Amino acid sequence: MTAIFDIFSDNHGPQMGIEYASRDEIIALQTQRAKNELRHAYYNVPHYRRKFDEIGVHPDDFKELSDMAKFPFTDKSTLRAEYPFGMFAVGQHQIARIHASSGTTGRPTVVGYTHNDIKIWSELVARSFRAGGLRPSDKVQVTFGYGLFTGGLGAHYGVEELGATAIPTSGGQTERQIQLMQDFKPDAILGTPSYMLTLLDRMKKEGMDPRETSLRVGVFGAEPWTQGMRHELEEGFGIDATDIYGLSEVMGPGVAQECVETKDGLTVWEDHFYPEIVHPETLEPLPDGEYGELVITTLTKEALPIIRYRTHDLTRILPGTARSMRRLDRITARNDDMIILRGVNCFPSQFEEIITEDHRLRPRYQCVLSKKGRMDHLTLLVERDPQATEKDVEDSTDWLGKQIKQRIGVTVEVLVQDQVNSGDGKAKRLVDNRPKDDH
Ligand code: DLL
Repeated sequence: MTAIFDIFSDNHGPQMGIEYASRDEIIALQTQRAKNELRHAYYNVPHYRRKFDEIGVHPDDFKELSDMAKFPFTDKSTLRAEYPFGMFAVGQHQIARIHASSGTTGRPTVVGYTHNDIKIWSELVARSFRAGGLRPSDKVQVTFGYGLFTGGLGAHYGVEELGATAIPTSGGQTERQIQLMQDFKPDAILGTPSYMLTLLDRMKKEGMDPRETSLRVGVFGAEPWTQGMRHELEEGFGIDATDIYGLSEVMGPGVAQECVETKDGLTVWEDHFYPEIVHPETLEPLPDGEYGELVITTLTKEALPIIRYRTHDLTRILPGTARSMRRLDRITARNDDMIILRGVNCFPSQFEEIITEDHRLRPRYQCVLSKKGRMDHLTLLVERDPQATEKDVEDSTDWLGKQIKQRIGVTVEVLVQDQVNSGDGKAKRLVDNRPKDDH
């Protein structure tokens, strides 16, 4: 295994250079690394060898990046079927750490890292935070959950790699977070955007001015959020807020990051990942600029090489701006979150956009699907602003239902409540309560 990873030796040391490399250089590096990664997967993971052999494709068939389309997809079900360690490409003695995703149903997906994987991951997260406006002199409050979730430890190692000071508060204990924020005076904060809103609301409720904190920047991710939420967090705290993307199967946080100078979508760290957009139904590759499902191939992972992972996240690839590497448009929906209501396709994020227009409501909401007779029924639970009166709630309920009907074309039942989705973890936007074999 060692020999084929020699080319990764440039991962040691600062990586500013590669962020500004030419497209040709990036493509050459991706091609060489993809070749190695395909070979590594084929020769060390029985699943890949079986899959490649089944469709008669071999790593030697990969000559240029467009050849990636010849190789089979991987998805969550593959990792579940190989639970827990069947997809690992190295022996257990080489595994330095294990993480797992919670998984809404069934078995979690388990991911592993060698020491070198952790090193590269830390470097990419540090690179992400630097792009998001963090500096080595910063104190950084890390409110992502620490544990099997990749958010906490992934962010933490990145903060340390950057040379900054990590304050590992993890999630929850909102009062304590606020107290520590006042005592330790962090310059930056990391977490899910929905938890950041919880902190904002709590501070306001306690009569504090969130603009008075020491915070200068925040990097938020792990769940979809909108420009409306960015605006609210930036205005509310008086900070710059940028978006970080990642997924455990591919690495964790730090696959892509928005640059603070442009705030125009997420630069994919293409020296370590090869992104593709495919048509969600035909799975044919789509050209840059077209919306579809994001598929990612890891280029340097040792413990868990992932070939053409179907993320189910919907986005499009855009040309580079602040960096030469290409960008992903903000990810606002997953194709498995799609709700089809009497033939109309819609996504929870479309409701969110309308909710953020009404100051009597908070952008915390949940879509609950159920059956009424033979029909699918959608209830939209939305949180009220603490300042809203009963009359406001009544008016908002009415307004929201009408706006959704008019603009999205579906009828939903709106219920405005005191609290929705206020946990510190990822917000759960869609709950499907329909009988199992009915849909
Ligand atoms: O959420 C890793 C992460 C941690 C990313 C902290 C950013 C910050 P998973 O738990 O495996 O990993 O969930 C991955 O979360 O496929 C997306 O659907 C969603 N997601 C993650 N970041 C974003 C984002 C981590 N910035 C899944 N915007 C992904 C929208 C996001 N969705």
